[in-house]
Amino acid sequence: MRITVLTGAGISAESGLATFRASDGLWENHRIEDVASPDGFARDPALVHQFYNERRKNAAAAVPNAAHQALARLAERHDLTLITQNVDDLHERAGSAKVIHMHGSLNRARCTSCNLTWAAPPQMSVDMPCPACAARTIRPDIVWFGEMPFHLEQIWVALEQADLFAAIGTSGNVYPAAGFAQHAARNGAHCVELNLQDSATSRDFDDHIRGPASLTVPAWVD
Ligand code: BV8
Repeated sequence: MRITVLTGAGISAESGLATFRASDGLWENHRIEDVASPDGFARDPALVHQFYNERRKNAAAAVPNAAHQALARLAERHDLTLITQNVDDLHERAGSAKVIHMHGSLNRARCTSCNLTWAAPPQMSVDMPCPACAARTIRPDIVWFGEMPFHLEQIWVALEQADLFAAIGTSGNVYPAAGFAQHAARNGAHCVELNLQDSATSRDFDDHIRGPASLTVPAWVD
């Protein structure tokens, strides 16, 4: 069976990482548009680097939970495409070998002058030169609001080929990810939503499994 899974911030909540929704659109006391948008970065790059340095530190200190580990097991039994909106690396650290980071990764940096991407250092700053062109124009390799998500072609194909689509720990507020269930369903997939509560797109799913991911995902996988 071909399974496509989309995860959101909720799968990392029990690992102690803040979700977008729980903080009413505030992340670590910052307004989202000030820290997760190109305008915000142009306005105050030092603030945005500080915000991501803090999240990079928190993510490095976090431990994958039973939900991340269960998805790593799922890939051993089925043809699984794992897509995440998350920028942490908890799926990889739980043993998932192939993870599609559609919103980028805290552990990657990008130079806006020469487009080099490389493994981000734990702390980034505006005066840090690009290792290739030495320009002081580096940013987190993360997809901000208003920017094109990564790997969409591969994602659309995985949604069209899926027999089963599952969304885990996502509020269905952020597009195009919020439209994935509809796209999969239109192509014949059975859709299941695993979440603590209803999301903005619960109506797009056939089944709803309610509860904390660290309990519901292992039960669903095993
Ligand atoms: C784009 C990186 C063009 C940054 C992020 C259509 C309509 C309206 C708006 C738009 C639209 N199309 C585009 C837009 C604009 C915008 C958008 O969607 N805005 C929203 C706010 C209205 N989208 C974009 O700009 C995207 N780009 O669209 O380009 C395009 C158009 C079409 C097709 C192709 C291209 C780019 C969006 C990417 C933004 N970057 N992340 C960073 O992380 O710092 S998004 C950011 O929000 C994070 O990735 C995070 O994952 C996400 C929040 O969503 P969730 O993951 O769902 O997290 P959230 O906190 O919201 O919810 C947590 C859920 O978990 C909850 O449901 C909760 O109940 C549950 N939960 C909590 N604890 C648990 C749990 N569940 C289980 N167990 C638990 N223990």
